[in-house]
Parts: sequence; C-alpha cells; structure tokens
Amino acid sequence: MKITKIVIISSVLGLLLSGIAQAAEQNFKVVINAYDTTIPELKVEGVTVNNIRAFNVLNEPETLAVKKGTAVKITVENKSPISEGFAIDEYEIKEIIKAGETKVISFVADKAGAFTIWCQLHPKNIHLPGSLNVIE
Ligand SMILES: [Cu+2]
Repeated sequence: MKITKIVIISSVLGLLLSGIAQAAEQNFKVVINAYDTTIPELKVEGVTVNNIRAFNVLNEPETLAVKKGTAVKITVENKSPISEGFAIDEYEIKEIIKAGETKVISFVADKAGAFTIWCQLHPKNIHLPGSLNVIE
C-alpha cells in the first residue's frame, strides 16, 4: 500500500516536472522567402508606368512571441536565392544564412519588450523586419 502511494506520487511529480521543462522552452521555424514581382503596366491618375519590379524578402512568420525566461530555439531556413541576415540587436544575435541553408539560433529570452528582427545585409524596405515580443 505504501509503496503504491510512493510510486503514484513520484510519477505525478515526474509529469509535473516534465510539464515545467516543456513550458520553459519554445521552438520556432522561420522561413526567409524572396518575392520577385514585375508589374508590366500600371496606370495611376493618367500616368502609365511600365515594368515595375518589386523584390521583397520576408521572414515568415514575421512576429514571434514568447514569455520572459523562455529558452528559445529558432530554426531559420533561407529560401531566398542570396545570403540573408538574421539579427536581434538587444540579444546580440547577428547571423548570416547562405542561400538554401538552415541555421539554428538559441538563446534565453531574459529581456522583456518588442525587439526588431532584421536583416543586417539588406535595406529594411527590401528585407522587411519582423519582431520578437518577449512578454513579462
Ligand atoms: Cu536580407
């Protein structure tokens, strides 16, 4: 009878502990995609413009949210045809991911706030920045 109780208590404790360990860790998958678009003809207010090319790079998803204290693991896959950057200044993260490659970035989100995730290689109007939101 006593042994049964101990076994039950220890297995409940084990479940609780593994539950806590899971809550303190969060994995994300971010894909860097490039969009190359050409608009053959655009008419605005009587003015015609031809062959407008728009090249944009997006981190998808753009926004990541975690609770403060979480061990964060971000797997970043670069599907753009060129090298892309992945930087979060406040966390001293500055990575370069070559075309077609994947990099895993790990850190503990120990500062609360909204931090810009940006590409240190390209202008922000081409490679659109995202956000890491660390909630208190
Ligand atoms: Cu970029």
